[in-house]
Amino acid sequence: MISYEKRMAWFNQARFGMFIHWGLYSLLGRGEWTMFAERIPPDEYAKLSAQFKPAKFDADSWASLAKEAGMKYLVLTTRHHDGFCLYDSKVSDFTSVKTAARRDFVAEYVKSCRKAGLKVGFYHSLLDWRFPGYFNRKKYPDSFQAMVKQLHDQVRELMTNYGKIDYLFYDGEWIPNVPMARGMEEGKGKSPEIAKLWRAKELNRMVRKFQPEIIINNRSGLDEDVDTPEQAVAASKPGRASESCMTMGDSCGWGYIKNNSNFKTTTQLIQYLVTAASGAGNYLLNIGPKPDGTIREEEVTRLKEIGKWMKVNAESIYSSERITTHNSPVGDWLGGIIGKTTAKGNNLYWHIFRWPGETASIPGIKNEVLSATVLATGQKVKIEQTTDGRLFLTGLPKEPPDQNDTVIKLKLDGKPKTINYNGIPL
Ligand code: FHN
Repeated sequence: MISYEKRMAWFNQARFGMFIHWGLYSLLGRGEWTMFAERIPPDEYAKLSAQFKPAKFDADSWASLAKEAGMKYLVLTTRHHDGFCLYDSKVSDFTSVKTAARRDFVAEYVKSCRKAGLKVGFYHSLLDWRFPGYFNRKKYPDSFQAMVKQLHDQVRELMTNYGKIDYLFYDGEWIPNVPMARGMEEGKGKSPEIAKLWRAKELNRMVRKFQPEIIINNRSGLDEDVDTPEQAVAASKPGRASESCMTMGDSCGWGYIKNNSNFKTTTQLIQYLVTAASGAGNYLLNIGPKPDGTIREEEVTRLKEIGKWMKVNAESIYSSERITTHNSPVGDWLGGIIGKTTAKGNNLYWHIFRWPGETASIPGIKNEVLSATVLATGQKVKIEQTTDGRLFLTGLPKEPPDQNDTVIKLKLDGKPKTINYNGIPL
């Protein structure tokens, strides 16, 4: 079997992906939890499939927008908790092929990702609200088992009918009245009882048999390959991959919410991406396409603006590495109050979010700094270092070259080494 390091190589290089929540719920415009939150009976909800004929769906446009933003992979909901499949499942009639749309959107999505040179990720929900056994497995044991069988059968379909799949993002592993280990902030996946009830070991063995290089996240009750903190950015743990997923708008909805007033700014989104990369983790940024398959203006604008920033600064994000001291990524601290740092090889990238003016100071670098360059302009910056590890950059422009995040590339005399001041860690 291919080693963990080899399997994770592309993922740790990528650092940035697009999450896509799209399905029948997009028609309602109130997010992907509407069926549950408004207690819509499954039969009534299923009628939406007669209206779901997204004439403007164009997977190429999704893939090219992701590529323009600097994203290296996509993760699409093949089936969310409502049970509706965006692909040709032979074990369900509730699919986009057998209802009004008459299309296998997953097949079109896979083709477009590959054409754009992007990695293919599938999101698949373990739970399915249509099964009474999900809500009360003691009262409806057969229904619960039928839901588990559907999961195994559908994951097998997805792993065998669409060519090489790069990433499997499970979700919805939690079961009423069963203790859960996964906290949203950490994405801790291990929960033996949950794994047993979903037969997760058997499921993932089958996945890896058909897709030996695939990456599996930590949401089947087993840790598998990737921690997945949600709506918060957390650093990866030593030796383990991590991916922080986040909505652009309100955290209550990943699917299309018609009137979503709280969109994060481009500046915030870039700084979340940097924070993830500073902790050697990935950032999976979500879009919720409209029912017709188009992407709303607020999301397009932000992704294009992020792409403009990435055009100049991507080297400070892709393949970022851990800088660790006392078990925490110094990148979180080394940037001081005014920003954060990411690292790669002998380079430290100082991301300055809050521009200090003509002089900037950063403590804690043990290395000799050989050069300092503003990535946005190419300006070489004057360096002064003190014997106790303080670095001063002078002759900077009065105003920030990039309001979102101006990156200064520091070439060091070796891999970044840091100083603990009088035993007080950074
Ligand atoms: O319930 C889902 C939610 O709808 C969304 O898919 C997120 C994305 O990771 N996951 C679950 C909430 O934790």
